[in-house]
Amino acid sequence: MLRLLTAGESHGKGLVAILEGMPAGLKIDIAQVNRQLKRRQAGFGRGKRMRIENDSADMISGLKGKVTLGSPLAILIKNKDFSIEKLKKVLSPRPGHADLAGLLKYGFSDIREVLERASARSTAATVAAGAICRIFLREFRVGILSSVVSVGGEKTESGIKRKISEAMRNKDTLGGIFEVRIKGVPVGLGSYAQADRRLDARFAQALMAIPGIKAVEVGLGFGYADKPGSQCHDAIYYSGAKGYFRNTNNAGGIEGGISNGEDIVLRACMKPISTLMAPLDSVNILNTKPAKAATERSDTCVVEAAGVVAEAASAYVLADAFLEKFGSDSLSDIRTNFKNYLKRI
Ligand code: EPS
Repeated sequence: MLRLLTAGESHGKGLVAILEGMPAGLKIDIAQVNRQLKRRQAGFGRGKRMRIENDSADMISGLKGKVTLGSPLAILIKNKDFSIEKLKKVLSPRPGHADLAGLLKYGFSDIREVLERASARSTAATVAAGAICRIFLREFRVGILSSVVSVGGEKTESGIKRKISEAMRNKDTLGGIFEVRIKGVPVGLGSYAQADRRLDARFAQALMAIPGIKAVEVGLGFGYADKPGSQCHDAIYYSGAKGYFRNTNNAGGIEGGISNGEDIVLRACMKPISTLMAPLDSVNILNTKPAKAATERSDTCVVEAAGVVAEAASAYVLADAFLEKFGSDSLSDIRTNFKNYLKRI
């Protein structure tokens, strides 16, 4: 139903997102898109680039006035730092980054040519497109939020800040775990009928595609491994007022690849940023002699920002599944289909 392509280098002229498949008739408040872009730039542990950029979205197609036409939406986010032609060569790959594998794969002689697109700067485009999906989902009272679960093993806000400050002083970096929670999801999105229709598989793909993510869980996730079925499946109840309901949500809102009406709960683990100011061992690609890995301006910790990106990626997945179920051309047709469906169930 929905398709999303992004383009842009970290220090190129800007980033572009093309989102195709949004229905006609949706009012877009650009301030809401810009608010999401601001949230992505925030968080304790961000680097100096975030003080340079003031990401804002320019909608260059797909709207008349503020309302969608059903045609592709193209969004432009200009870079203030567009120094790509002047930046120095990068010659020793950073362990953990795409540097070495990308260099060998594409046959480059400068790692710069890999990292410009591999950079997580591209996630600004994801967030802008996701913000449009959120505006659509909001029409149906679906809300998405993320929170940081832990950073470097710390769980409290003060502990996390202390740990990040310590990492900064030690020229080190930190990863962590964040959670995405989606409220107001109707039962019946996604399907068990085919692998690529399964909603949990689609979320896992979308979250795993965010730079730095190494693991994704749905609901209890790895916690299922330690429990018998009698203690982890969510018993089913019915009341006239609520309809079918559960008292627990270990399934994280998805059973058999289909949303079951409970909150969707996703968790992901992000590895520490791979640009270390006290660099690890590496190899100079010109002479293959030992060298320290390249250093350049970067962040210390971006777990909070990754949560914002994951909200956007999840909004895209959910909007896609929603349009699949309720139609995709006109917002008012979708509203009618949604209302009739709720009446039936
Ligand atoms: C980022 C912009 C980048 C980095 C970071 C994310 O800007 P610069 O490289 O100019 O400092 O701050 O990207 C990475 C560290 C990475 O390895 O991908 C952004 O806009 O989020």
